[in-house]
Amino acid sequence: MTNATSAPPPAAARPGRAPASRALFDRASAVLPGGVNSPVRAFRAVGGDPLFIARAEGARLFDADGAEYIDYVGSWGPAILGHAHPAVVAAVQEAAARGLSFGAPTELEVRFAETLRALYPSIDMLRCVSSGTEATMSAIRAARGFTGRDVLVKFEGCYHGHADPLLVKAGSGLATFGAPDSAGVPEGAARNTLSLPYNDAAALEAAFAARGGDIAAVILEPVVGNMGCVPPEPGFLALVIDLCRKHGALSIFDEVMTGCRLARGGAQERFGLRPDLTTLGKIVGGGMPLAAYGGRADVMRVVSPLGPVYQAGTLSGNPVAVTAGLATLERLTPDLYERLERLGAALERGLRAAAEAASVTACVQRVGSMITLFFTRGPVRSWAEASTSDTKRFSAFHAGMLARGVYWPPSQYEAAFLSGAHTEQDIERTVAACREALAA
Ligand code: HOZ
Repeated sequence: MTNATSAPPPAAARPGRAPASRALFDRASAVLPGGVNSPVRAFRAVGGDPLFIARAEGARLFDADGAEYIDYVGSWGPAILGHAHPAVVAAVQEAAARGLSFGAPTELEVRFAETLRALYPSIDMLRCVSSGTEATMSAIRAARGFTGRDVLVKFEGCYHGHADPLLVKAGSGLATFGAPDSAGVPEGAARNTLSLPYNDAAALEAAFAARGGDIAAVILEPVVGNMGCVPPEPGFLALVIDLCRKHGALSIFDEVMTGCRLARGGAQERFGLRPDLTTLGKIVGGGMPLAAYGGRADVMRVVSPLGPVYQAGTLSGNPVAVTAGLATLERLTPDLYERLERLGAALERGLRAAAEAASVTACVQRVGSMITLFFTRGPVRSWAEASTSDTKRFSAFHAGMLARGVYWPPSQYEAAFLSGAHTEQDIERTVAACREALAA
């Protein structure tokens, strides 16, 4: 595992103390909406300007002003080995020298699919795409094509990318900005989307009782990361799978975030479940634009060119991206997950103790290497409960952590991620920063 440096991070940028980032943000704002290519990065949910990152190594980010941070964003999930793992970088460099994109099949894609099939017993066949959004959008199309039904059930606070039918009561950036739905989505596109409270077994049973024959699929994050870290209540995931089976609908586990993070085989391995379809992204691409959807062979056979459900992409299965993915998947050892569990438990204890010491109303929720400090009493089981968080307090916490050299996700409603490159010392420093930030 790489560990970029053991030296303590220098004092980090405070407002007005990151001139290079500030200048870049001014330039960016003239040419990119909000100065960014993805909304959460703009720091609007926490105030202040975003830091522009010059490079990253291990568990460290270095901004354009040369300040160093312990990173808990991890590129929003992919960096499970830490940033710029030397073996992954070397593999990518070699692959790039052989050609960047062919638009034709490669052996690499076959190895990639075989590797994922071995890790995910629920997946017989899969299709590579370039982003999590494409993966969920395509899985839903396959589910609708297979069942011949239109209705999609999702859960409030779960975010499954930015395809039209999914921007209904979604989490992540939409939650932060208080916009439950996006403009520009035709009414018809979301008409068949039914959004229910997460972890609400009764609501799900009622939906199936009322419309079971119309439901094509139920999609969910098996552990939610996009309203902060929210675990499923015992039995909830199994109920989703059971009800789908009973009513001829398909269960879709969106494991873009949890896949290969909560275990090599994702949340489904951790909870011992087999959904009909699974979406993967982030870690499986090793930091490159690569994602996949897959599942039961009879369902996947509806996908073109075998079946009538069309879906395609010039960069799907891109050889350089697949190489990064394979080099990462090869390094997901049992030791890594033990380490993540140990570090996660230490961080959880430390954050909880810091909140208690500062008499701050807060709760810490964690599953493996996904963790959130919610500024509400908790437990947080649903979007209704997550949204009671004191986001002003979160903003102050975020600024305090940044000022102390810790790069925490810039939103109350995004999970923080640990990597194998974090050290016990990093955790101690992070907890110390948290204690000071909360006291201040
Ligand atoms: N929606 C992503 C996290 N849940 C944010 C991706 C990004 O800004 O890079």
